[in-house]
Amino acid sequence: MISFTVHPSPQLHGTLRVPGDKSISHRAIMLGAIAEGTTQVHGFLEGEDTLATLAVFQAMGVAIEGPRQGQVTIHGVGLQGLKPPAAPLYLGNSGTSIRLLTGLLAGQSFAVEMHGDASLSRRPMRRVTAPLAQMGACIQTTEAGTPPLKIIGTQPLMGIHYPLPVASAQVKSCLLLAGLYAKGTTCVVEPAPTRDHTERMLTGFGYSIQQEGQQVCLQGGGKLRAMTIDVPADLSSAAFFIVGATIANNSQVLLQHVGINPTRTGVIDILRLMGAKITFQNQRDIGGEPVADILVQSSSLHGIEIPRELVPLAIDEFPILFIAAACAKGKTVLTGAEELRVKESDRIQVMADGLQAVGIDAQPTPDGMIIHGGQLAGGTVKSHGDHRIAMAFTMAALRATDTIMIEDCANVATSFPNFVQLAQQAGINLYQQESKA
Ligand code: SPQ
Repeated sequence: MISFTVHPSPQLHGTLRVPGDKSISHRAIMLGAIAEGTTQVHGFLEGEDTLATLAVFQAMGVAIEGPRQGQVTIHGVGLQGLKPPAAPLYLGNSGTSIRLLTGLLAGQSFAVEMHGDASLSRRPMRRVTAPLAQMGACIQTTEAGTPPLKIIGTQPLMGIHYPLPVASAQVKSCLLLAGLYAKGTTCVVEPAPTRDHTERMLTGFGYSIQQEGQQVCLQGGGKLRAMTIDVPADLSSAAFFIVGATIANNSQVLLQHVGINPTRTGVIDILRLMGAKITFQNQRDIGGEPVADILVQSSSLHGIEIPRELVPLAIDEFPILFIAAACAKGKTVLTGAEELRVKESDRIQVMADGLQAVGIDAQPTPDGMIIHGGQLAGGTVKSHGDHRIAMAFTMAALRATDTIMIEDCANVATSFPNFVQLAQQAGINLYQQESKA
């Protein structure tokens, strides 16, 4: 068991580079593995989630060197070159791994089983297994529709036209990966834009996709050609320091080389609507993904009604946005975010409980939260093993009057392995304790 003790910390400062983007790192391994030729990845996230993805492709016969300081070399085996693994595949805490792999593996000629930790074993999988069944896949889940998953991958897949019932990049990506193996055309229609890293990377690997409005289509049976991928720093990890510098007094932080793909920047738009001073510097395009250095200065925030169209574009940043709302003047209202209830934890309930434990008036609703800004006190917060909850409450120390204890923080290593060191370096009085569970 790892817990964090965070003492009140007056300021945040420095020039920081947070680790590589988790979503892009997963996709780099998956597409590199089924491409023809050798793919080089720079800036790969060496976190537990992406290492789980890397390990399962090694288990399916793909030679992968690294990671060594973010460098990975993948010797692609082509679309048909994966081998049956000797044992069930373990995906730890990673929803992205299991959902994207379900699509990719549904089209193989071998059977495979996938499982994960206690949190992953509670996450809904019917959102991917139902459309894959329409494509002809045969996949078993538990009665509750959760992992372990058994894919009996013996029959050829057929392309489908699928309107997504929820805005989910994981479901969209899962179906596009299955579509690579399907006869004919696979089309996915999104109810609202979600992160488009899969589409951008498929294009980079030379695979033709057709995009029109909210619809993306591809034809099965093509080829991916190896490429070099430069993974930008993860905006979802940078978000903790962006909010930290915003809520702290006399603070300024420069975050280097951060991905600012417009399908991910909802957090910036929401913070700017609340009054945050955030500027993008040195904007550039790196291998098909927009990147910038992000300058953040202390700001006084005010509460807002968060526009619903920004919700899918900021879906992973609500834990830290709730901390921003707790430090803002007035009321912040979030609606249309019921997806938060099925992440690594129920992020609505767990954040509301944590905010109340440190003296904030936070009322959970079925699809969001109502937060009245106020004075953060000290207290004990349970993260429920959710990395983003643990990191969000760490930043609360920049405005708290007393010490905050955060329990169950080991999973910070899934997405941000050097978080403790970077937070300490930037000015947070953070101590990590390890005890026997
Ligand atoms: O991988 P996992 O566990 O699902 O991770 C999370 C996170 O907070 O890191 C969600 F809990 O990110 C998802 C994100 O919420 C990563 C992702 C992707 O890479 O495609 C898409 C989002 O999920 P969804 O279900 O909205 O598509």
